[in-house]
Amino acid sequence: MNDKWWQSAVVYQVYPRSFADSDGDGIGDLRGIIQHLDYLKTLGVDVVWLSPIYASPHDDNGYDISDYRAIDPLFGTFADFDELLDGLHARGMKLVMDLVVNHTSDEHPWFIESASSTDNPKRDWYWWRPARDGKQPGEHGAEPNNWGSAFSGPAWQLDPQTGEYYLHLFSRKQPDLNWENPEVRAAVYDMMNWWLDRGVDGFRMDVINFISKVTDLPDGEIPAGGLYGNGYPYFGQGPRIHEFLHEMHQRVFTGRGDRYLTVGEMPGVDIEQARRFTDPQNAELDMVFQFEHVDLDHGPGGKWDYRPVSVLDLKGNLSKWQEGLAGLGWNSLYWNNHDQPRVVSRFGDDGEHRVASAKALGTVLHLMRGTPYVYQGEELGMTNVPFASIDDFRDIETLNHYAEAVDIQGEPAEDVLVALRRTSRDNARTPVQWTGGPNAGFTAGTPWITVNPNAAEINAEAEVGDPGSVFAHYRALIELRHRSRVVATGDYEPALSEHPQIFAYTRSLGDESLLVLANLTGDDAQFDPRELPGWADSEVVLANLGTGSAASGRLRPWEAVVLARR
Ligand code: TEU
Repeated sequence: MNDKWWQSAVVYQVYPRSFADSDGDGIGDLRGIIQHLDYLKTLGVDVVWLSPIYASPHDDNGYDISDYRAIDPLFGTFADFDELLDGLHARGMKLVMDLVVNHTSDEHPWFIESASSTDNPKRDWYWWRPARDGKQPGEHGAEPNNWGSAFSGPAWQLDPQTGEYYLHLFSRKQPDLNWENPEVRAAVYDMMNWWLDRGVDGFRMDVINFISKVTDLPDGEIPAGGLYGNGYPYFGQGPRIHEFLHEMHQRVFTGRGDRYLTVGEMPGVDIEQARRFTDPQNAELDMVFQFEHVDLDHGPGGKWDYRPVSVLDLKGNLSKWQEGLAGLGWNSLYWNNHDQPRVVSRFGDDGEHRVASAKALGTVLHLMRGTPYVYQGEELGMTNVPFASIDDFRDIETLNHYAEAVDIQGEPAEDVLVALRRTSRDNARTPVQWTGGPNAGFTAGTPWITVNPNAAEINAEAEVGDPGSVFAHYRALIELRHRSRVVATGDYEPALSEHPQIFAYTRSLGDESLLVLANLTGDDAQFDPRELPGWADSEVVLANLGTGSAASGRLRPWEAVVLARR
């Protein structure tokens, strides 16, 4: 693969609702982002991925779009958008929009028309089916198949007006578009071109591997203790997924040059599939978000059924993906986003070793082969939130799970709350902590969701000037990627693979090599320097505890060291 600009780039994800509020309504907005462009420039990121800002009823915080070509007034105006885009471009940064086209809002005109009658020309823009097995609409078990929604409950909603059901893999206000219909695909491509013509630099594509489905929508297997069938084998990577993504590439990106970035969010994708999606020969996507490492702590019962993750599990999976995509495909590298709990609480230590562990986790991620993504607040070492009660949560996935687990499955509320505090998406959605002052400097009003009480200690104002801060370490990691082709495109080789505490690997390109050593535990870690021949007197490029070497044979708790040699 010839070098691409995004191989040495770092992307920063802004979840606008929680980033910065400029008008005091308690919700982040575009002008709040504009006010922090110099902060992003100081951090050194190259691209901003902006979660949805389109018109939406906000059933799923904007991932339910009712007009793809309108800015939701909650976030501002097109004048604000153009100022943001110009401000990013003026600082040498790019803007990638969030493309949510597996589904729309049920308040989108397309759906309103489609639902109006069974013979409406847009009826086939969505997945409509009659009650199954001759049952009456609304009768128990009449849903067209046994799939469950990702947000609890069945994946089908009865529309009483026409007596038919429509498919929604997510909330009932997020009906799935029928990509089998060429009119749907043409309307999506037309909208994408409209945004590229406005000057945006690409798209993050929401659950884009769900757009092709097995058209007879067969029942899935009901897992032990589950209420619904697993439809994933029939909607994840369906039979036409590569055809659709290649067609999208041809109808939108071909001929526009290589300034763009496309990243496909693909729950459940495996390495072989990711290689095919990101092989430049296939002209589909530049990279994908895979989920294996962030699913490692999901037990048999899914994301709310926690199981501990060992360093061997974590580094083994990351290494597997590095080696699996070597040479041909390309990886996104992430710990956090708006759907995942904060990594320093999840895989690090958000207590005594918070700063060291945040830096160590950032180090092992950013120096792998791939494009790193920084989620807002990750660069500050922001942590999960001690939500007091179910009333503190806002996320539809979280609230629906609580209702189903407590009210339907009879689980003790306090047990469910423990799982929510550990895993809820709301952990990532509390306001960015700008200062130690009121509402962490996020808003002059009442924030839409609780502010983490630790904002007094963890905030940008305290960190930006502090050379020992998590912010300073992330800035150094980003700068290292910018100046080192070894980091951007060098070969990856695991080291100390069997060590139960240390994640180690080398990167090499020509006669240059880097060695990354990180103790991902809260205990001292011993290793045999003879297993790392030739590194004893190498140069220390970065060290989260100030000093370090490969000669000592010892790493302190959460100590991370980056060494270079020629
Ligand atoms: O998330 C897709 C997805 O798989 C989610 O179910 C996510 O993995 C899960 O919430 C983690 O527990 C995308 C968006 O990132 C998410 O915010 C949206 O809610 C979802 O699609 C529907 O658009």
